[in-house]
Amino acid sequence: MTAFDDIAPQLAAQAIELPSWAFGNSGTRFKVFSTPGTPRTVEEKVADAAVVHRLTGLAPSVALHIPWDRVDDYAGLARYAADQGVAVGTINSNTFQDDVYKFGSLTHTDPAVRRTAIEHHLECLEVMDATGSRDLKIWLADGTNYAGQQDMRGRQDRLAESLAEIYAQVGAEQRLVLEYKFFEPAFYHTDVPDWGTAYAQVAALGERAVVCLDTGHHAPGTNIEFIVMQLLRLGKLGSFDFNSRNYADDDLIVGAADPFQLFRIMVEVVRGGGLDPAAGVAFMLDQCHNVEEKIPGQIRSVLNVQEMTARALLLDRASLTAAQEAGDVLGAHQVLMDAFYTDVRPALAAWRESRGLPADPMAAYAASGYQQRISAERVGGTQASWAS
Ligand code: AOS
Ligand code: ZN
Ligand code: ZN
Repeated sequence: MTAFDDIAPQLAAQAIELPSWAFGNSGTRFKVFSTPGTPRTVEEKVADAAVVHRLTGLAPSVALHIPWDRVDDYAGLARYAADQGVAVGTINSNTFQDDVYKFGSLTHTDPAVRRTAIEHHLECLEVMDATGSRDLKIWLADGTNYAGQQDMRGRQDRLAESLAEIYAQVGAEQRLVLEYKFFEPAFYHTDVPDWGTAYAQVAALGERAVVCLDTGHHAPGTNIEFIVMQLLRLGKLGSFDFNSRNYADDDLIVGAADPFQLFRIMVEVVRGGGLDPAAGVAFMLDQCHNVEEKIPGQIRSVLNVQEMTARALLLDRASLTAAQEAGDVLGAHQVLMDAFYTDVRPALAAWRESRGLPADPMAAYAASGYQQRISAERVGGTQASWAS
């Protein structure tokens, strides 16, 4: 048996959730470039996500965003997804694009606004009941721009109360997942800026409340793998929003800006048991494809995660532990780097073929004619928000 055969079962179980908004047009505040073939409906986004899964075997579910993906019949949408070979995954709430939320949502001083925001989350839970989704993911744009603008303590208290009201309606098989982000759109303070705040809030709620770690939501230089380790250790790592950042919340293809960081994160995931389905960690992408083609962008992304997972799984743990315990600084580092520098691509290509998948999913997509077909068929694609 090769080392690769040893890790194949874990790779076969890997599932990465795609965000519906990655298939829509997105952009910056300067310009939104449209892409031929952009989906016009939620169903077309799901169909595109299913193509990624068919070519990679890696992406069996797609996350929706309410209201961007609002439909009349969610159970029907779930059936449509199943027909395409994927499932509806996480439901993302949205309390950041309506005028009423100018000064906050779940933290707002006005009870009427808080009520509107809470009701929106209850609507999301109803969607989840209809689609069979497990996770309600909450990212809040709440915060302030100027010192003194608001009472930060009061906002934190109101957040706790609002979340408790939502959590009370979360079903026995469902989870509330709270995402943190250190700034943007608020630039002085954000109400859930870091993992510590997210942890404190979800810990107060209960067992089925967990944290979402978006890799783009940290200050430059942050040791993200440390946070991964800590949240796994505490049993509170609910999900990842994977993407790459160079400057702020850039939402670029995961593993593109800093492949080594993605490797280090996956090493801690493996170390902490996060790949075990029982750990319940949802591996999602939260990306926008502003200038590159969207479906190949998603294919590239899931392959990047798979490659770094394979390298992390190949890490020689016994040698690493021996070097660590012997105080062998450079020896331990070398063991880690040996795994990082292992080129797993040929082994993965052969393994894919052995499972009836294309050896090169990027090339298979290019040759499939799907892009030409949707470009011809779909005119006037929808614009996803870039608030991701
Ligand atoms: C915002 O920056 C976040 O990354 C969120 O995950 C957001 O809810 C999602 O991208 C949809 O907008
Ligand atoms: Zn995110
Ligand atoms: Zn983001």
